[in-house]
Amino acid sequence: MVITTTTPTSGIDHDRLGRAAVRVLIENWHGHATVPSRSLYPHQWSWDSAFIALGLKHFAPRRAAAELLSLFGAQWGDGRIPHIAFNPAVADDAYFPGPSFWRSGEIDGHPPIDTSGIIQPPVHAIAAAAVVQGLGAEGRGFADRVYPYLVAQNSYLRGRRTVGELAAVVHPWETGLDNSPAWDAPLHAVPSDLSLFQTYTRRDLDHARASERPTNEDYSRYIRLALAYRDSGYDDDWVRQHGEFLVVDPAFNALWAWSELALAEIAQSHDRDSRGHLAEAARITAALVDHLWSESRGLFLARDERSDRLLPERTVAGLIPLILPRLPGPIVSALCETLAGDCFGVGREGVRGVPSFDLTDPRYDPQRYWRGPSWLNTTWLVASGLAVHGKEALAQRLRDDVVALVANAGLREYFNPQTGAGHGTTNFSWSAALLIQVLAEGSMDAG
Ligand code: 2M8
Repeated sequence: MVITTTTPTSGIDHDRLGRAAVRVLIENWHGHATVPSRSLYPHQWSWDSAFIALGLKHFAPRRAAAELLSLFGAQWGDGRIPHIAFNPAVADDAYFPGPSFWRSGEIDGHPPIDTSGIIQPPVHAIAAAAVVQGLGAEGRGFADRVYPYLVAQNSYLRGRRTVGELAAVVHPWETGLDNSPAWDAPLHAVPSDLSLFQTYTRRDLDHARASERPTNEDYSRYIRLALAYRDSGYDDDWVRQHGEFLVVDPAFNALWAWSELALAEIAQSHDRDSRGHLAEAARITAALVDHLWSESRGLFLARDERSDRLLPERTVAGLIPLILPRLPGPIVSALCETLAGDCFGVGREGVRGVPSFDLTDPRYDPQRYWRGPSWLNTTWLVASGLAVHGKEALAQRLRDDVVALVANAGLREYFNPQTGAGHGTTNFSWSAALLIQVLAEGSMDAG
């Protein structure tokens, strides 16, 4: 196992932490995939599985491959990879909205199992490229198997989801940063309807504190948006024209571009032409800069297509384009300044990880999901971006923060950036997986 490091988080037993993380991933494995959490999220989630595969790759590369293949088995005929692949052995009402809400089986080209109908950020090619490497001699066969799924996933984004040059999301859950304050304005333009709770019951509040989860008003808007998309037959022409929520998110698009770079790597690993992927990555990167960069705010902003404006909130999503190697130098410098400045405080005494939202905004809430806490996936993405641009000291500081947060509070879902307290669910899979990834990166640097 590659989890011993000499990173300067002195006094912390990295081996013990690494073993605890492995244990969580083993306990959360349910036969063909890993649940994010046995209580709050009892099915397979799309981008969670990609992060989980990154961790599994270090001690069980074949299981990492199985994790991704299991998700790809839930891909729809149009290429979309749904945000949840439901485990048929789990009761319909264990999670809301469950299979009977989404009704994926009524759609042409549906996969053999029940799924949701929305998507999540496309991080799967990045995970797949890492697993190809982790598998060694078996990597080539795995690359051959996963390449068509990943190409279809990105063709779906390009063909069915673009608005202008970038991909749009049609529900806050598609961003993965579901409750982000950036979605307040576009989401609040959607009518809330508490009477929906006469028909539907939230299950998240059985497992997590209400003060750490979205409000009922916002949850009713989530339900309304999902119902409308479902009732259109998950029709992307309809939703781009009439859907009440249509947002172009910088993190989603940056991850799409990065996934094209990962596809180029996978293509090269089995002697395919990678030029189309490289050109697509360059195209998306240029479009991000043209349409979502804000010089005055010092980071990338999301764009609300319905109100036709950039959303001013500074969130971690606006920093994630750092992972793109062809980002212009002045933009990289400005992002690093924003990262280390008052809004995110990265690298400062008293701040751990990358806060998901601007520390100086009155809506910053260090305990409520995606409205301030540091999460390990977004912190790892920003650390990876810093490393891409040679900012190794700050990248290592973020890796150390990941280790310190877990040492202090355990493998929680998210963390208060200022006190380090853990929040959300416990034994959370991507926290475990990314801890393993970060420990391995630390040992690679040390070695
Ligand atoms: C959270 O989202 C789900 C809905 O997809 C929920 O709140 O019930 C988000 O943090 C999302 O990014 C994550 O993939 C999911 C499972 O960990 O939980």
